Amino acid sequence: MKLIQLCSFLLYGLFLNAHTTTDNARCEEVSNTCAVISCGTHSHSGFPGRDGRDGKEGPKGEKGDKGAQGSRGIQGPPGKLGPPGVKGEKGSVGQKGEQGVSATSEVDVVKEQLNAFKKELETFQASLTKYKKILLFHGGKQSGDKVFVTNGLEENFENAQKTCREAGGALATPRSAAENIATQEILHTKGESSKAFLGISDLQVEGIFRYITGEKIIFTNWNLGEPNNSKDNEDCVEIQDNGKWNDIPCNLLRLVICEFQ
Ligand code: FUC
Ligand code: CA
Repeated sequence: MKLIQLCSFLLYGLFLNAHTTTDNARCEEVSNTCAVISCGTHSHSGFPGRDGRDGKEGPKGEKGDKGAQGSRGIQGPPGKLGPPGVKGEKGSVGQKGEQGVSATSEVDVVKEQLNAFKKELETFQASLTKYKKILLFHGGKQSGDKVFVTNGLEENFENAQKTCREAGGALATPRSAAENIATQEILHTKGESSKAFLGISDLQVEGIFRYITGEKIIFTNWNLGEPNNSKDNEDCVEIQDNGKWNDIPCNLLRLVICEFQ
């Protein structure tokens, strides 16, 4: 029998025996607590009646304590994509990449520079050709890459040498028959008896003629019997209108012919 049914039964018993029982207080206690005890005493009542009908269902009991945690269920399906995470810390610097291709390649730049340089060179060459023409028009003579020219003045050896050096050239020093002829041709423009100093002397070592640069002579065109060091005072060299050479005193005045190369 359920507890609620038992209580109902006991209350029913109390109602029937209230006037004969001497233990009412106890029965009141029972009605208050519905404890499982019997009311009254057997000495004042008959045989217990039959069980009454089941009472009505009582009110819903209080919510029980939370049960123990159940076992882990099976894994559910993947959830939806979460919101973006917090920005991470800045990473370390990566390796240097390969050099990219510039919009205008270096080759193109160099080509442009080369073309500009070519134009400048053409302009320069045209200018050079023009001044060479002017020089030759004024009596200059060309042999190979060397040009001989005179200022028309007569000076002693030392001053003639200085004049040519200061002009950016050197005293005429023919190193071949062709150059000797070119020098001779300049003399012809100044008259048949014209003579000029050459860049040759034996001032360093008597009897040994050398170029004024100190180099050994590789070409000579001495007149017959020269160099004779006449009067023991001829350390410089002149070229005569026939192209021949003669040693003479260095203090004599001769035409200044310079060479430029
Ligand atoms: C010859 C030359 C001398 C000088 C004299 C007049 O003796 O060798 O250098 O020119 O002639
Ligand atoms: Ca002589």
